[in-house]
Amino acid sequence: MTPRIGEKRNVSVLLLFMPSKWGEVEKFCQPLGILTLGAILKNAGIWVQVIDLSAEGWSKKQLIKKMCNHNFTHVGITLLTPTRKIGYEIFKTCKILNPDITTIAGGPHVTFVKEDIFKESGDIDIAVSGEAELEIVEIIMNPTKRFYDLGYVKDIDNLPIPDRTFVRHIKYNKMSGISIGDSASMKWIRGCQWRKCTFCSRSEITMAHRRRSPEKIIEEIDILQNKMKYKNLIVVDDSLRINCEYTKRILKLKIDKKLDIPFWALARADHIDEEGAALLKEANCVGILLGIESIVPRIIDRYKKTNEPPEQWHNIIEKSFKILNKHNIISIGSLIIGGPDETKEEILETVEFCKNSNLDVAEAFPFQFIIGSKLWSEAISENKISSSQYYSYNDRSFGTTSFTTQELFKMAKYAEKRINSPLLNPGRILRLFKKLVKNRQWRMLIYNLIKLPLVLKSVFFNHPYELIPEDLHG
Ligand code: B12
Ligand code: SF4
Repeated sequence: MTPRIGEKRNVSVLLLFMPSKWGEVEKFCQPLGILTLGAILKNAGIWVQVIDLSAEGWSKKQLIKKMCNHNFTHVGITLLTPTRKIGYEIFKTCKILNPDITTIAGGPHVTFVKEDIFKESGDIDIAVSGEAELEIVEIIMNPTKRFYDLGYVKDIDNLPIPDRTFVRHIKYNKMSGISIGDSASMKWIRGCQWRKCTFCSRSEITMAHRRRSPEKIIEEIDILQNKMKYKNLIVVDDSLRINCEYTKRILKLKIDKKLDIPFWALARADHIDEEGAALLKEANCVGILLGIESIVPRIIDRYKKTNEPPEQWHNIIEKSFKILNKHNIISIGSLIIGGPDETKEEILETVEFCKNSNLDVAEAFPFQFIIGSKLWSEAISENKISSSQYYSYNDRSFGTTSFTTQELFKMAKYAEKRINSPLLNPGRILRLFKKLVKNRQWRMLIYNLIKLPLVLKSVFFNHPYELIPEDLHG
């Protein structure tokens, strides 16, 4: 490998995002963390390559071949808790191939477990907790310690935009089971403003709510639409506040600058107002993903999902669906199945509510105790689970539910089938296609019509989650 002119010699960095399983292909979202670090290293004249193994679908052999063909001096990996073991396997392989390679672990899992990461893998040279943009060059060129606890970047406006040229050959094209065309992912904010949901760990990782300036966001959208020629955007912010002036300003600028690239975003139901929804539509928003979780007041209270009386949550949800429906914006709702002490009747109440509502697509997930969340800490302090169960599906054996994990998976599948099935709920699929027609999303419409037999097959014949039983409670 020959360094390009101006590049620092003798340093070549490989940054990797893990697959959930070797060979599995997931094409929802670009790995924005390492793409941003890649941009910074490139700007500093350091040779760097970024590979999204989760979207490439490579086998371990392919990765080894890549590493043998290039003399990487540093290999850095984003470790997520559920996929951390594949990361450790790669670090081990690096050391077998060449013990001089510096292995660097970063990402959410390190942010949670901090220096304990060295107990989990003996093949990590340097570990970095928190956001690494301001220090990454020093960590590569002039490391002074084994563990860096960096916290968060206060001013995210001056960071470079993620270098998507590393992944431009991949067509990220999935949004909650809907096939969408060639998409770029982007962030407008970091950290959620609400930060209170007891099942969620995001606030622990992102540490604080920060916003980029609307002008910088618009500059990036311009590049994505006009230079990089993406066909869609997915805004992967934890939760975009649609009813606030900040978001409305971004939407107005997008409209004024005629940046009509369609986009999707994640938001909270209680943050959607009429004016915001109308602007979303005008700015060419196709769909919004909302965390519904449950509609049962007792459960919503336990999850601390809203500031309003929990008895109002179903009204808030219903109202947000109606507003989105009025503006022909697709609503995707996520449900949690089988939270602590949740009964079958309570689960079914939520499912029936969603089936009879204006929700267009439902995603249902069995409840998990997740490291960094309040319910995880609570379950540990009550001796229900052990502190090494970082990502553990709820199970009867913990005394926190009357269901086994397998039963919760079955109920999650039932929920998706009951709400999404074109046969059990034909009105929903007609509404969905009508919205795609009204949005003039012809390409998306064709993709999804072609895919319909597969969707039907998956609803009736396959289990949606491919599980490795020993990983259910790790
Ligand atoms: C977009 C997103 C995705 C996308 C893209 C993945 C990604 N992380 O880039 C997709 C859809 C693929 C995805 C999938 C999953 N995700 Co996700 N995802 C997110 C989300 C919403 C935003 C991530 C992001 O873009 N952040 C912005 C960038 C700038 O931050 P960052 O990626 O953390 O990177 C910074 C630092 O972590 C650090 N860093 C990162 N990597 C490295 C590497 C090195 C070497 C160094 C030094 C530093 C470093 O520096 C970066 C720049 O500051 C986060 C929530 C959140 N707010 O973080 C969840 C989150 C990361 N996901 C999570 C999970 C669990 C998953 C899944 C396992 C879900 C599932 N059950 O299938 C899968 C895993 C897939 C896989 N193959 O591993 C969890 C991880 C929790 C944990 N304990 O690890 C999070 C935190 C959400 C949550 N539930 O709390 N996810
Ligand atoms: S679930 Fe969403 S709204 Fe609740 S704290 Fe987490 S990111 Fe914020």
